[in-house]
Amino acid sequence: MKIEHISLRQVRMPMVSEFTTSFGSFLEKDFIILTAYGDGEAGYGESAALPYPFYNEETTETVWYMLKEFLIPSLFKADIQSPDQVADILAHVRRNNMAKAVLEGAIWDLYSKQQGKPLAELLGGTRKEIEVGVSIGIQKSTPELLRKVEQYLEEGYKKIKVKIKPGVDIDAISAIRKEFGDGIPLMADANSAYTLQDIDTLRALDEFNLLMIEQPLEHDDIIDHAKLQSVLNTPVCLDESIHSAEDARKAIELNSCKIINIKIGRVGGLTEAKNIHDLCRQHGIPVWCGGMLEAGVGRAHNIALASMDNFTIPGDTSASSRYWAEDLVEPEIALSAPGIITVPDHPGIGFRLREDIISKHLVREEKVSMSPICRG
Ligand code: OSB
Ligand code: MG
Repeated sequence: MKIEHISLRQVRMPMVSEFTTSFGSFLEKDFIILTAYGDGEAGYGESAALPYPFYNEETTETVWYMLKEFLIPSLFKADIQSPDQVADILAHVRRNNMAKAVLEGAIWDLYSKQQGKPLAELLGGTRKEIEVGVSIGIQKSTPELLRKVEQYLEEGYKKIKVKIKPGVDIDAISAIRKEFGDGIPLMADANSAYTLQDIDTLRALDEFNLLMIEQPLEHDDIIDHAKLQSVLNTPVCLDESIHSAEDARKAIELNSCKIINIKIGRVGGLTEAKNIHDLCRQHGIPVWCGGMLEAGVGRAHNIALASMDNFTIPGDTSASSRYWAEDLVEPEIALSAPGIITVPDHPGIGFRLREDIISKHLVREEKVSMSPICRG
């Protein structure tokens, strides 16, 4: 397939409200938008990395650097026929999964556009609509938390996920159950804030009939999670600990979790995300699509992925307006019915880039062309 040149742009957008997790707060987000051009088409990828290495080891800067110095040059050197090959071509670079995923995502989009087919279809997605939930950050007070839950339930979101950390857990969850009852689809995400020493608190959460508890223990652990799952009724869902299909295989073998959250960036791209999806389906492990506070390009990729059939649990891909006053794509990503997003049927990711919004929030820009060394 033809890839003529690639551009990198960094944009920074303010968030409509602060988002707080157990590892930090966000008031704005930086995105690297990678555009791959070929045969008159443009394919887009968006970096999931945060500005600080507190969720995983990558940052906006490391993603830019890895793309420019290693990943884009490797791709230019290779002669690829289809996006399936990109992950293998980049595999000699250790980790840096979010950097790899930006490039691979743009190539998937470009290829789908060159084929005139929706990305979802090329990935093997069958759903025409996906069910979505919302992730609620740690709030300053319980009344504020309850107000947010109420607002998102009114908007029809199919899953309410709340961030927890030691000290902001049992009371918060208990208050939500008391106010909205046992029927609402509720889960908690700890972002690795607990250890096995907190087992009493984690077991106390069993009382609240949560859909799952996401990544309660260390970011790279699957052993302690297995110990925890063996004494917990609540399903454990892994996020941070799963970087590949191999990680997923080991976690399933050890019974470290009953559910897996798939994030395209965390696992190094759509091909590996698909591999994890397929492996989980074989083992009867349901998956859902996680989020990294994406703008429109990242959301569009998530929607395409979540159209695959083992994404049976509503994901974190909420509407653009949940985080952004105006998004980088048109049409904006919106709910087509309460808690539902329609999978687009246009070629590629199915959303156009808004160059005016990109220009307005542009931080820097660089064109990466094929260097003489790469051509040789
Ligand atoms: O753990 O899922 C997470 C945001 C940033 C980093 C990690 C996580 C999150 C979220 C938000 O929960 C999901 C979203 O709405 O994009
Ligand atoms: Mg998470």
